[in-house]
Amino acid sequence: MPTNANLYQALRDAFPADQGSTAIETDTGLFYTWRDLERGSAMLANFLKSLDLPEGSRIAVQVDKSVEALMLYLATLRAGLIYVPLNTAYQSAEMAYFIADAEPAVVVCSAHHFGWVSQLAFQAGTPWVFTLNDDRTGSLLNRAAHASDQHTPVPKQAADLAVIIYTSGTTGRSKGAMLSHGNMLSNAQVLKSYWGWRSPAQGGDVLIHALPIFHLHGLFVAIHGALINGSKMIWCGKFDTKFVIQALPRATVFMGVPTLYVRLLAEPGLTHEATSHMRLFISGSAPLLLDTFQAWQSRTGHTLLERYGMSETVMLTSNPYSGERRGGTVGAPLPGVDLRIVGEQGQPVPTGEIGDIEVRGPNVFAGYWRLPEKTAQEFTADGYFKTGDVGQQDADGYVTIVGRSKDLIISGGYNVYPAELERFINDLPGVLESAVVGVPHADLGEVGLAVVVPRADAQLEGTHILARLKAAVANYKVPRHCVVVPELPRNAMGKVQKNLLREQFGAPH
Ligand code: MLC
Ligand code: AMP
Repeated sequence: MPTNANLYQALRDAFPADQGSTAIETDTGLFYTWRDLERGSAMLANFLKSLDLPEGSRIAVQVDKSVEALMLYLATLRAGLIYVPLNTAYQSAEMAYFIADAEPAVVVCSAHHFGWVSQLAFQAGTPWVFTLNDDRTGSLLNRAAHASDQHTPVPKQAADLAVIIYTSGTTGRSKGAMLSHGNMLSNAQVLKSYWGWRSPAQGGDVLIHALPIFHLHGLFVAIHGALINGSKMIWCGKFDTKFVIQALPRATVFMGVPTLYVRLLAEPGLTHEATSHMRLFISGSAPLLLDTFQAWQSRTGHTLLERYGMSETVMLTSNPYSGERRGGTVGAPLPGVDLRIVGEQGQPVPTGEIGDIEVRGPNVFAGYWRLPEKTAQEFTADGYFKTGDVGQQDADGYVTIVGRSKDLIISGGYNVYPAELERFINDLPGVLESAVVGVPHADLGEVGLAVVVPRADAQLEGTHILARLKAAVANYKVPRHCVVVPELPRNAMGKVQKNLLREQFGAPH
């Protein structure tokens, strides 16, 4: 009989023999065993099955972080359905877009958003809307309480779709990156040995899970990493520096975006002694400043391991676990990942020269949801995906990311697409045109700055523009500053010169 490539099956196979031991300990004092994860996700999978959804149905989820939300993700995998995670900061226009695009059969939201989310979903033709709160309440759990706790994962091929994760990719509107069971499993298996995870028989690892679970970093890299190694998690509903510091002596692995490391460094409790039980600190999702890398080394004695990935590809490169971890680089391509740096005509550039990063491998996604033409544009004829990141690779294979060809701001590890905000600002009364650029920020790495040109005779106030944005889009996307100028600098082709705006207004904020 062919083996079942359902990702849940592989995760489940790695659970420790002692099913009654603790899999997750939360910051609210709850303890979940491995058996709880298995049975809870089985009940949710059986409940989803009872809805008789067509094959390939999408389950869109916008809920606060909880272990039950993790169980819902596992249940969706085991039921063979497609999980669509959505940032809790999205407001109604954003949610309307995702629901219209993904056409989910089920939407799960928190009870305090049920009014507007269910209205949007029912209008868009979604038959089922359930609630799930971070305190183990909500209609989803009430309904699943009656389901059996025995469930066999639905047989899947490696290429079968498991998740659609929204990203703006290189430009324009959000697109759903389609990740298969095989994309995620192959990556989790590579990282299992690359990062030296210790099996329960070797004493096991303990991961402090402090990231949100609606993006790749917290949902896949961290959770798959812990589960496929049978490693316990210390679970933080929300990142809290004090909680993390007091949890360090009971943990061995931590993963974070650079902002998390910057904030931990501001805590006097971060010392050699506090981190002496830790094995590994991993950073990714945004550029890690050399200052942070060095400060971490001198404060804790640990060398941060920086890695690089994206929603379309899961993890691509990593500094080594045992070899030299070089600050400012994202390490070498992971085993199985083909990575090349190319020039403007797509030709490989000599070692050490700067160019566009292209990648190929079992981890690279199948394409964008319902966008075959866009997908085709983002791949080369020989099957490499164009990442939109610009970098160089030295003779030892270490990759350094030096910039992005895609117009993107990364703020505290969240991606913000200037094009989306510019479209919104340009539609406001009195606005002729606008440009949004990223400027340095000590805590978040980068924050947005909006530069707006009024129509003739119109009077504009930056604060009013920001207030309008705040009422319409997720909070983390709202630029921190807005300046009004008579015109935008353009080059001979008529393209706005964002580099000049960054130079003019980009003093650290
Ligand atoms: C919160 N705010 C942000 C923000 N996070 N603004 C800009 N950028 C962010 N990232 C807003 C809040 O809405 C609030 O607005 C104000 O900033 C102050 O909030 P805070 O209390 O300081 O923020 P906090 O809740 O502590 O969140 C900060 C954070 C969080 C860094 C902990 O942003 C976070 O968890 N980031 C991780 C993101 C992540 O997981 N990325 C991985 C993507 S996957 P107001 O107006 O209410 O005051 C990926 C691929 C890969 O990139 O390679 O991994
Ligand atoms: P996302 O689309 O949210 O998955 O974000 C992926 C993008 O984050 C990548 O294309 C990079 O631009 C950026 N990124 C991820 N990891 C790193 C890193 N270690 N250093 C710099 N940029 C990174």
